[in-house]
Amino acid sequence: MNFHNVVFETSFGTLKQLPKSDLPEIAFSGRSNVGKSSMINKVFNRKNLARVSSTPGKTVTINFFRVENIRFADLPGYGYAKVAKGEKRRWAELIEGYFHQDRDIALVFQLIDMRHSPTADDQMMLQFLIENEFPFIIILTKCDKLSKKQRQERMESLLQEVPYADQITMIPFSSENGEGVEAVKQIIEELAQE
Ligand SMILES: Nc1nc2c(ncn2[C@@H]2O[C@H](COP(=O)(O)OP(=O)(O)OP(=O)(O)O)[C@@H](O)[C@H]2O)c(=O)[nH]1
Ligand SMILES: [Mg+2]
Repeated sequence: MNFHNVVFETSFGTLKQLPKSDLPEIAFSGRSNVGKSSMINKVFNRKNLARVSSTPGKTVTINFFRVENIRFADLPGYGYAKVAKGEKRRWAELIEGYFHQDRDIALVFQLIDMRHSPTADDQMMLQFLIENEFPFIIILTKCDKLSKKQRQERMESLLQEVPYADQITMIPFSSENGEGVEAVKQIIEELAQE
């Protein structure tokens, strides 16, 4: 797969607008500010493919990208406290609708900030993915911000914090220094060949 051939397709803010699923999809899911858009930019080696912001809640639409025969979905982040109730409801409808539509979801990259324990919202999302049997991999973001020791400690804690941790692939990732990028690209390549 040539990652340079990525094209931005469209943005959708409501469920009704979502295009039909006619290609296998890989979704990027995680709380607001965890680094979804940064990860997409890093994986595709583009500065502004997905909009990155230090202000949480930047991505409020589902944004679709495509490379050859695979579609990528940058999902809006959850768990941002300062968002109005109506907006939260809209988020929940959009995400649940996305996952419950008859889509060909090949993989979900579930992003979790490596510095902290999964939040209550993260746990809910993990539960949702497990219960609905979506294939997913956990991406531990911002790993560049941890010392070697902190990192080891977090890894050990995650084994307790994440349900079925021993059966789930977890990849430390940094959009800052590129750690984990090759592993992620390899996973995507493998899916593209199926
Ligand atoms: N040090 C470090 N900072 C990161 C990393 N990834 C993202 N950030 C920073 O975290 C902030 C949020 O990044 P985004 O990529 O916009 O996060 P998002 O998950 O797309 O956020 P929403 O669109 O609000 O859901 C930005 O200030 C990024 O520069 C990383 O791997 N390391
Ligand atoms: Mg974003």
